[in-house]
Amino acid sequence: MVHPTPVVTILGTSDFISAYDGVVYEGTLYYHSNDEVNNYWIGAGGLEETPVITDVPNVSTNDGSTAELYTWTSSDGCHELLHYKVNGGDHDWPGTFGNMDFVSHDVIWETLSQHDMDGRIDCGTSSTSETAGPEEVTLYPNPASDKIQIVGFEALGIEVGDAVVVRDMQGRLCSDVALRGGALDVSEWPTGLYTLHMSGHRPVRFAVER
Ligand SMILES: [Ca+2]
Repeated sequence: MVHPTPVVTILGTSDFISAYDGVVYEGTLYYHSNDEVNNYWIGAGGLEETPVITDVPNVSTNDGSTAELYTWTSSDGCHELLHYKVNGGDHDWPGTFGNMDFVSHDVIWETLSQHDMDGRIDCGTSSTSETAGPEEVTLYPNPASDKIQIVGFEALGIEVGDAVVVRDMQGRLCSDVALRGGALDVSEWPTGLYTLHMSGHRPVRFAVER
């Protein structure tokens, strides 16, 4: 039996070694395609088949590439697969060389450090997850530059004015975050990807662009 495992995959669409669509040479498989790799982990983790796709803010406009974040999550929110698709990216380590819109080792740590052997550390017990039900929280606009509306939080027992937990891409806590009028004021926040954590709900990622 394959144990559900948190995984972050990062691959450029112009990688000349580990090609995005895989490498087969004279009948020998050298590299699985990106889709094959991700589909393996979707199956292993029991994840839902449709990902949430978020544009990574294009903070470096002269690196020749942009990035998108694909997130697959299990229905209880306890397991996930993240895939950073680097459009135009080569055989690089984003954040060190190649794409500079995100930092590979930061997003890997931000994700994996929030898991233990049982999945997400902040994930409730199975009974809590059942109680939480299928309510979905949605954020808009995403990306945001001024205020980002959070729709559906009331179903989680969260009230206007409550403090909520937001982490940046490095996993750092953003201070003084509260729902004011059902929205987060992000007008002073730097460009980047953020994760909103709410009890009883899977983490929701959003982008801020200045
Ligand atoms: Ca870029």
